[in-house]
Amino acid sequence: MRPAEITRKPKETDITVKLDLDGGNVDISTGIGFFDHMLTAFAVHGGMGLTVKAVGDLQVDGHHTVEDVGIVLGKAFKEAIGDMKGIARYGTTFIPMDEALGFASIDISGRPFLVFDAKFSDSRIGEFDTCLTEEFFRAFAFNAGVTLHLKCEYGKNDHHIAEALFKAAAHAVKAAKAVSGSEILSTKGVL
Ligand SMILES: [Mn+2]
Repeated sequence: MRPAEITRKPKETDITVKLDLDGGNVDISTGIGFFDHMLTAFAVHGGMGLTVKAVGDLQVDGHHTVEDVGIVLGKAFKEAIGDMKGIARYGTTFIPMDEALGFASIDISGRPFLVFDAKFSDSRIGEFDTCLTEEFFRAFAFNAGVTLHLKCEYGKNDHHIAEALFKAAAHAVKAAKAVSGSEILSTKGVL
């Protein structure tokens, strides 16, 4: 098992994340229904155990909550991955969700970067602001120390577009975190 648990309590939020890269229970509660749905998909499709308890200032909007969950989840991911010895490092997937096609490619490299290329037609999905999709993945990528590229190739329904991206990210993560050897996959010998 590769577990990590982190609690973070800045002014606007109170967040606890328990992550196990090798599976376990999934129990998500952020106060934003659609975000819970996406994080659940991310964990289940990524083969990860994940508990997220987030209480945020939703009376303002969902921004602090979603971004801070991305930060804490990213930090937990980095801690759980550890020295990156033996992991496959790269993962790339396309995931169709009805009419939408999501693409994700990840390098667990210690080099934080996000490329995000997706357009939504509405500003909200339920209580979730669609623009927070990019904010979440940026916070995750920069705190996890991963290079993450996400693209919606095409799609019409915002729910499907977001879900295709989260599931594509999950399957890319699943492939990249898999243990496939005992050495660090780098010509430099370090990451
Ligand atoms: Mn759905």
